[in-house]
Amino acid sequence: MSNRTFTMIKPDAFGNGHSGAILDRIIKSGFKIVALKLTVLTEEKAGEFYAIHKERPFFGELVEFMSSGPIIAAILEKENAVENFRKLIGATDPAKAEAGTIRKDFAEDVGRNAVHGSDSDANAIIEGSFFFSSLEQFQ
Ligand code: IDP
Ligand code: MG
Repeated sequence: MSNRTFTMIKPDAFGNGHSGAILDRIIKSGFKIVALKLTVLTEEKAGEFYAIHKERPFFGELVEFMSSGPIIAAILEKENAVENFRKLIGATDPAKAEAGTIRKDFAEDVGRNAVHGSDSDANAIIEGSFFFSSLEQFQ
């Protein structure tokens, strides 16, 4: 079991001014930030990050959305980080997310859903390395 996961605050939440509140909730939930940056994805980079979804009907919409404005990328540390962070953010569709989850409180809809959270330890490492060099990751 790994103790790190990767997250992004997506362009909807950033644009709606929720970045500070979301980071505050993440920290107060016991996650330590070990890498952090604000950046903008090109369509090419967004397509690369979400390549696993390229056959899904929403892929084009996802790439367009994720490159539509700034995102905040971060690597987070807590015991059982991947699973605990997925619990904190809630279901992909905010309409189905539990009360008190980040997506329930800040997401707009199933596409514009405020935050990303890695789905496995292996993907957490791949996704974190997509944005951060080893020098940029607090040890
Ligand atoms: P996850 O982010 O909860 O892991 P995934 O199934 O991995 O959900 O989908 C990746 C992202 O693709 C979602 O977070 C969301 O932004 C977008 N997405 C997923 N399903 C749909 C959909 O039905 N319509 C539009 N966008 C979607
Ligand atoms: Mg996913």
